[in-house]
Amino acid sequence: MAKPVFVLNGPNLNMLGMREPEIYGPDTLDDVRKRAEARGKALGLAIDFRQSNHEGELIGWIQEARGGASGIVLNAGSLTHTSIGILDALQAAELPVIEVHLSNIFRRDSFRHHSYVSLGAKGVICGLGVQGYELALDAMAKLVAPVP
Ligand code: DHK
Repeated sequence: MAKPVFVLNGPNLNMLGMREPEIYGPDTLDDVRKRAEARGKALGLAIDFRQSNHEGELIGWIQEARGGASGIVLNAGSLTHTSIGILDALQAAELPVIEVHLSNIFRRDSFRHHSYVSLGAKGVICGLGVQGYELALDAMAKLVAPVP
């Protein structure tokens, strides 16, 4: 059985749909999950979609991914800009990681321009809303495809 791709979401992403829709869009996290699962199905990838407001829980899931997942798509929310612990876990996971942000973090406050997650990521997609998750899964499918 192929291992799933973990799609992990950090703090406040459970508030999507209600939270600053002019920045994050009108879709709820459940909408994001459904779209990620549909794209995963089309690509032949199993998706394990999770959200937590807690740094330690996210770190635990990234540790679980080592051995339990084929890759990680991560929107770490605000922890993107603060968490060396998440970066350390990503580097220890030894898996392809794609960082996603709904908003274009480079058009926003300067404190959002730096990402610890990027230091542990193969690639970054930001500013394309929910579509960013689908694009990340497209890229992930190629990264985890068995070498013929
Ligand atoms: C989500 C958040 O919660 C912010 O803290 C980040 C990111 C941006 C997003 O655009 O998805 O700065």
